[in-house]
Amino acid sequence: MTLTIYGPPMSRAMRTLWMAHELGLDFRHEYGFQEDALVPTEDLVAANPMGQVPAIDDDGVTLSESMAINIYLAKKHGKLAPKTLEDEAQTLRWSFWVMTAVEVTLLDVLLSARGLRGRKQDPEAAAAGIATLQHPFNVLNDALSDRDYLLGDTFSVADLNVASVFAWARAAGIDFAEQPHLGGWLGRCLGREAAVRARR
Ligand SMILES: N[C@@H](CCC(=O)N[C@@H](CS)C(=O)NCC(=O)O)C(=O)O
Repeated sequence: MTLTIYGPPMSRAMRTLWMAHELGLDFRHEYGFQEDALVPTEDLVAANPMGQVPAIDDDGVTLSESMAINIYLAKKHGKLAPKTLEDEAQTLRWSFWVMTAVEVTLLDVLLSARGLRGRKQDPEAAAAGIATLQHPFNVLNDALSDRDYLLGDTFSVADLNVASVFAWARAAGIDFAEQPHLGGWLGRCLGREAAVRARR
């Protein structure tokens, strides 16, 4: 076996585990942190000097950043990968978009809504974050108004990358009543067997 994935399922490593399951890959799974502490193991630091997860060691190719790892794995194994230059550009566009326009605020909403990581539950802060996110939510909803998936008719790494961040919206209890195309698409993506396995 040549692929090692670092990171617990309840972390951004879920994104990489989801991709590995979609591709049917054999892999070794290491949490990457010493027990009960976010102290990275030596192996994780060797794969990612930032000491963060996900990271992979793919037969000596070390890589970090969840979006980049997934695009690498999809292209390497020729599944869920963009087939044209335009689709590749759109995949990068949506991956950068979700990380810059959505991820930070959505994580904040999740932590406030659920009172996680030592925070008190703060419904007002969660509501303020959700209000800020309405613009990107509407942008994604509009993009999905005439198609089932971001690149057209079929699920791809673009969907996986974006939906794996939007999984936090589900966990925060956001129902997307105002964005039905987004809500339907998210249900289709997160309902995939590989996505369910990744979260176990
Ligand atoms: N932009 C990175 C973020 C990675 C990240 O922040 N991972 C968290 C876990 S979800 C982590 O390793 N935290 C421990 C730390 O920062 O020391 C990615 O998408 O892969």
